[in-house]
Amino acid sequence: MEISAFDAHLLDLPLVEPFAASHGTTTSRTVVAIRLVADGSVGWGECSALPAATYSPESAAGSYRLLTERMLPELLTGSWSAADPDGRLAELGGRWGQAPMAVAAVEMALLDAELTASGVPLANRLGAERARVPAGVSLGLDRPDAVVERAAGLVAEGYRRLKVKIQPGHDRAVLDALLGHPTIAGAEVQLDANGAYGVADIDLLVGLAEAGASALEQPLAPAEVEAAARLVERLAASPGLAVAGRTVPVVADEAVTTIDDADTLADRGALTGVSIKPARVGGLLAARTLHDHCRARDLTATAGGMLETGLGRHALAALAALPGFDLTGDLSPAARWLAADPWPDLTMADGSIEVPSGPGVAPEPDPELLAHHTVEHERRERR
Ligand code: OSB
Ligand code: MG
Repeated sequence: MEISAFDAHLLDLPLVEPFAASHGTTTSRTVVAIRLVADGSVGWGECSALPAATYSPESAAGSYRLLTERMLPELLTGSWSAADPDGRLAELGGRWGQAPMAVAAVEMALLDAELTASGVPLANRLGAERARVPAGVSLGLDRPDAVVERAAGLVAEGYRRLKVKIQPGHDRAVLDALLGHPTIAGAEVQLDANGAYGVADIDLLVGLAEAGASALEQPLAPAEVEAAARLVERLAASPGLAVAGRTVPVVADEAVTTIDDADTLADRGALTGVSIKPARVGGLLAARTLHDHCRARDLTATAGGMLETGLGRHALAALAALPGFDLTGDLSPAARWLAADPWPDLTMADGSIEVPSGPGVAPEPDPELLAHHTVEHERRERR
């Protein structure tokens, strides 16, 4: 495809409430969206980098600069395709390997333009096998009673899987309060520490699994490979879990950005699962490849979210419909955290999310909402 024009939007979207994790608190969702006009068809892509470089080295404003100054002008030359027959997108991704979220935005926009032109839904393009996926919802750090109140409301709404943020000092009491609550007790409670624990915390982490947590996401800092291997070993040997017939996966999030990372950690016994986020791994097609790889290696896979807009959430739901996602992922509507969103949202009903079946990645954004929440905009046309 020849790209005749691009638009880049730096958006600032209000949150329903602040979202706190061990790496930092998000108070409004600054996020980048790009629009490409490709052979007369339009494609949108989201760069899901967070407002600040807390979770990863990329930030929304930094990605906006990188996209507008470097990547997008390059798209106005020659021809591009997400199918990448001549390797240009792969070359761009390699060159900007430290900026996978910006690369993922470019790929999503190219995919959207191609799929929209041919009338194919993203889910079909990725090889999805399900029309609905179980919903899952994330809860930020807060006082145990506040987390429990929010969680009870979500379970009453139909969510059967909660992913709760923890950090040292905010862990066992939160889990016990959740699992002891009559409404919540039947739900799956996964814990996500964003790497906040160290080698001295292994007993505590094993205790969380034995107490009923259904997964431990990035419990240890990414560099703590030995400690992660020790944790995996301890969980496998836990008599309590064996008696209950439960396995509690140790799911890598921040620690894995490539298939090589997943392999290295799996070879060292330092993970048993991977949270697959298209933004973190450089795009939807890389996410599918990592999914296939996890499946072949018998690793647990879960589809991970980045507090995306409805656009990114549509993409995530299509990805989550692949058959290897055996652990319920971050599949909730963006309205859980966004008080305003230019894109149509996913909807949760009876604890599940319908996989989008329209052509492309997602429907077009509402132009008025888009304009209203755009804080910076750049448009350029091919010369
Ligand atoms: O660690 O999984 C994470 C959001 C932004 C960055 C990192 C993470 C998260 C979440 C929210 O946990 C998951 C979601 O989008 O539903
Ligand atoms: Mg995580």
